[in-house]
Amino acid sequence: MKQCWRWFGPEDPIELRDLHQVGVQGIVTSLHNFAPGEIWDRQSIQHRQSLLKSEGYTWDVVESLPVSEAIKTQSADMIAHITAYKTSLRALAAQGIEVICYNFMPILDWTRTSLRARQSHGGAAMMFDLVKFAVFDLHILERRDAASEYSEVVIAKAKAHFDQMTTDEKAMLQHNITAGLPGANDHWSITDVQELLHSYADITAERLQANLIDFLSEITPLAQDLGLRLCCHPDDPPFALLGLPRVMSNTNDYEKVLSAVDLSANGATLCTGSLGVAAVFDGPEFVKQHGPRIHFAHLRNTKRIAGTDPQKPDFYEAPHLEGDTDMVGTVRALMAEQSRRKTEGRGDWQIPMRPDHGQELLSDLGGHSTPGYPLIGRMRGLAELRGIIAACT
Ligand code: DNO
Repeated sequence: MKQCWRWFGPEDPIELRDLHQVGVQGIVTSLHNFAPGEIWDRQSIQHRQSLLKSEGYTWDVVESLPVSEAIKTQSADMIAHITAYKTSLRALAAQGIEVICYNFMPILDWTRTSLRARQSHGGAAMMFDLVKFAVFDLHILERRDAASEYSEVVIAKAKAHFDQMTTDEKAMLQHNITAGLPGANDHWSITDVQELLHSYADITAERLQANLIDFLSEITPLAQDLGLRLCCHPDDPPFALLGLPRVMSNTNDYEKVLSAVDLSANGATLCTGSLGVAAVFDGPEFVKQHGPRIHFAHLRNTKRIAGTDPQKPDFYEAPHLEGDTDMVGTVRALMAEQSRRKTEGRGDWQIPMRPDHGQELLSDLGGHSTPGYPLIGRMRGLAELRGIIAACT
């Protein structure tokens, strides 16, 4: 596997040149200055590539080329945004970049309620806590009908929790959920979220899935012709939030969407951290089922903790080898998939991976690292994953 690293561009506090010491082989990045729906021009892509090249790296994966809300809801700007998406794909292909990650989560991208929860070893980890999420939904966003989606226990706990929160804690919770975690497509205010929720009023899970398939039917033939590999990132966490449907949460969802547009350019990002929150997730089995179409891997682990709803478990981001996901088995399966591709003579046999997220450890601590993307924590993750890769080679 190609051992990649997510770098957020010149704004990233981590210097590219330091990544050679971490053992990084390739870069995952995006042009975060373009809003979803805008065209990525060739010159801007080239500029990012030359930055990477000056430090001895290549741009291996685009994460993400964001899909706008207009495309997800099929509203007014959809056609213009799809046209822009296609133009960006052409520009990326012309610059020799082949792997394009995106997601189809309504409004919120990845979502956590705490960004720096202290761990017993002294470091910090990100967490999702359903009661805290309900505090946001019921008492900060004050979404209509929200109460019908939580159990009485969650509602009571959320009320008790909200009543003892300080103003700063409330602002922090709101910020964590709506301001967009690093790499998220969008950054919203509470009013934005309230307005956007209206645009999803008639969008059921079936409809959202159909919209995803329509989008892919539009762009995948072009991607295939251009030699690109699109890879849809799963929902994180893999369950509905704010009453909005989420349609890429498990292996069956991938089965439906990959087979609906049955071209190799329509592929998956296997994110063990997102999918692995669900108790039914089986990493090696996912690779067995979708292996030929996995174009990118995010290797991360989560640990479920006793929560209030087994369908929407609380979890924290565990060290890469210590959570609920069978990381060794999953990496072994990915390595086997690579060998299978080699035998088939596939040019894209090597699967780019990145150590996804990391706990904040040692000099990461102190509030200066990018949430989820600290240097030492990810270096530890990559080192552990590299060990598995070496042992499986
Ligand atoms: C979180 C990331 C996500 C991911 C997008 C892909 O750390 O994995 O933000 O980049 O969902 O489109």
